[in-house]
Amino acid sequence: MDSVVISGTGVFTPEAVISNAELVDSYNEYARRWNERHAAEIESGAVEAKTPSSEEFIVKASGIERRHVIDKTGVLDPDRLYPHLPERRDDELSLMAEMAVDAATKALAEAGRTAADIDAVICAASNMERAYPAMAIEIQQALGIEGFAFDLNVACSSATFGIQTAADMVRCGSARAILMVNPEITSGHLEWRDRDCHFIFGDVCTAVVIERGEAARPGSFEVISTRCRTQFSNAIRNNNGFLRRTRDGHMEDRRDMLFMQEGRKVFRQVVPWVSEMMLQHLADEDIVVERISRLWLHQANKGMNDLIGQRVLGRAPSPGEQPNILQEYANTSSAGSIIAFAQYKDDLVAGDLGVICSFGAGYSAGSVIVRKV
Ligand code: CO8
Repeated sequence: MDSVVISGTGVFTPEAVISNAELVDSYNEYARRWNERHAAEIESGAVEAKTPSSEEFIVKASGIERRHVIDKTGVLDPDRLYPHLPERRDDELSLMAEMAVDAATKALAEAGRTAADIDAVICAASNMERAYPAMAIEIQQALGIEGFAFDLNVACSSATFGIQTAADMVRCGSARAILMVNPEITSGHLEWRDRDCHFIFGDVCTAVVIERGEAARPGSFEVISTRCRTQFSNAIRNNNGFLRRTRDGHMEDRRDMLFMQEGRKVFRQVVPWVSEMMLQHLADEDIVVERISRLWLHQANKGMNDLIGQRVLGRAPSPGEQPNILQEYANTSSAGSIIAFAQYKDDLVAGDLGVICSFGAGYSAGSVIVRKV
């Protein structure tokens, strides 16, 4: 079987940054105004007063310190608390495609490839900007790539599922090289007016080039083995969808039309599920954990990553072994483990092994064992 490698990575990071302090200030002002407007109902016991958010809680519960977003003004406006992303004409490049072109251009440059070398584009993300045509086809056209393109959505695991899909297709000969992009505008489907989750997400786009090993640049990462796993759960859910207008009451400002989760349950259930999957994956490939130099984990929660790292390695991982980027980016859904990989891979030497692992809604989890060439 031909070897397949990840030969390039790219990250598009929006310029605007929201610190926890700014986020909490805006939320608390929103809560104060809301409580003022609903004073009579709160007094009568008909509704509960909104309680303030706190920076200390956010850092302690998640490890997140700030997040990048496409639009800061709308998110921080206490009378709005969601981004303002102006509509674009149908003949203009859409926002997700614009982010993807930036990240893809960087990934192609790192791989030493041009559009002419790529045969397919996969846009793998938690949400697509529209139902159709596929985002991937617009990105393909914007980059001048021939061949084919399609979208793929497995929430936070979209990128690792995308890597498995691309690696399998390159191995089978469906394409010489594939560009896989993960534009995540999580700010559009986060309820910034919900204290329990308003701090969780940030916007970003990542991209990787996956191609045949024999033609790739030195310093690429061979994809030794991939594993994907899913198990249905309602603990992370968003009920928005194309049947919305057919259902009475669904056009209203309903909470379940945005990201919802039972965070504590997710934490409790996903940590053992993912740790066991990673250990089984390594065992099936006859790789002892002592040979693993790096874990690039999904970036949702620092405590979760610490526990998974500990269970997989059998001891507390050192910061360099399991780099976190969530303090800077927050949870960027499918892009998180790829940002960590892109930023913390160059110091490894030929022969070093690592695992890229994502997990999230579905439940879904993807594990990719790589070796530096
Ligand atoms: N400030 C102060 N206090 C707060 C705040 C706040 N902002 N929020 C909650 N509290 C309070 C709660 O009310 C609660 O109070 P009490 O004890 O009096 O009831 C207390 O703090 C503890 O609350 P929690 O139990 O909720 O806190 P946790 O310690 O569980 O931390 C986390 C919450 C950080 C959410 C944590 O549970 C977590 O990270 N869990 C894992 C979640 C996860 O990994 N989810 C994956 C989702 S991502 C994904 O799959 C992609 C989906 C698609 C993308 C969507 C984009 C928008």
